[in-house]
Amino acid sequence: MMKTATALQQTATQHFYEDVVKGLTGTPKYLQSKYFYDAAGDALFQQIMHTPEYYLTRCELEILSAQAVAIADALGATPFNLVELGPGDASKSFYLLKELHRRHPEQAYFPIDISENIITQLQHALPARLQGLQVQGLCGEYIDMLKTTAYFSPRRKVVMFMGASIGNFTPEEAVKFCRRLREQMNPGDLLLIGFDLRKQPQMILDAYNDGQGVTRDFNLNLLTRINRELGADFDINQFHHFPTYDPLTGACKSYLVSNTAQEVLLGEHVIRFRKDEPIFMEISQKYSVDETRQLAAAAGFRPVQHFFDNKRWFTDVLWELSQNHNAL
Ligand code: AVI
Repeated sequence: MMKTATALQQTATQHFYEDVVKGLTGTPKYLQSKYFYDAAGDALFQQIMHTPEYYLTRCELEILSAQAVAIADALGATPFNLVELGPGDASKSFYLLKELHRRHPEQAYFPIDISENIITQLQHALPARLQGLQVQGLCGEYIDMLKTTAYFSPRRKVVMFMGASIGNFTPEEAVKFCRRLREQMNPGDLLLIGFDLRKQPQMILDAYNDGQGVTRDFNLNLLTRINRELGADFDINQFHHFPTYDPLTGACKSYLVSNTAQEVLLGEHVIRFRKDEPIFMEISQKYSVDETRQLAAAAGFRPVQHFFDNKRWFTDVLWELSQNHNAL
C-alpha cells in the first residue's frame, strides 16, 4: 500500500530520532552528518561553498567548466541516462549537462536527493535553461533510487557522485558504499566520482574552520534541528566547533565539544555530557591519487580517466566496472 506524505514524514522522523538516540547514547558520542541538510543546513552549506577558505567547490567548478568537452567525450557516444547522487543546485554539473544537451537535446538527467525541495527546484529550473532536457528527479536514498532508474529507461547509465561527498564516509564505509553502487551498475555503465586530494594540511583545516564561522553554524545547526524536530533541549551556546585534520591518515574530522558538564533531554532519554566531551559530527576524508586507485580496485572498478584542476587539489575520476571483480 502507498504511504501518504505524512506517513513518510513520520517514518523519516522516527529514523532520525532512533539514529540520534543511538549516536548520543554511544561511546564516543556521534551524530550522522547526513542529517546536516535541513532547509537551514542546505542554505549554510551554500554559504560554506562561497567562503574564501572552502576551495573544494571552486576546484571542481574549474574542472567541469574547463573540461566539459573532454569529460563528455570520455563518457562515450552510446546514449545514456545521467544519474547524479546529491546534485545540490546542479551548478557544477550544469556545465556537463549543457555539453551533453548540445550533443543530444533529448539527454535524460536523473538527479537523486533526499531533499524534495532540491528535486522540485531542479525539475523546474533545468528544462527552462536547457530546452528538451528530460529531467526525472528521484527523491529518496541513493541506492534505492538508483535501482529505480532502469524502470524509466533501459539505457546504460553514467552515475555522478561529485563534490567530494565520498569523503563523508570513512575509508572502510567508502569501499562498502562503492561496492553497493557497483551492484546497481552493468557493463558499459560509468561512475564519475569527485575526490578532495591531500595537500598542505593547514589549507585543509582552514576549509573546515572558516573565518566567518559558517562551518561552525553548519555543525551547530544540527543541534537546533534536533531541538525543533525531536523536541530536545540543547543549549547550542554550550557547545563549540572543533575541526581537526590528521595529515597521516587524511582524515579531517569535526566535533562539537561540550563547554561544561550538562544534561540534555531527548524524548525519554537524558543525555549527560562531561565538560570537554566531544560529539563526533563529520569526516571529510582526503585522498592521494593512489588511494583513489586503491578504493576503485577494492570496490570492483577501474579508473579510466582523471580530470584535475590546475592546482591538482581536486580530481573527478571516471571509473568503469572492472571485469575480474568477485562480488563479496
Ligand atoms: C558535502 N561534503 C562533501 C562537505 C565536505 O567538505 O565534507 C560537507 C562540509 N562539511 C563542512 N564543510 C563542508
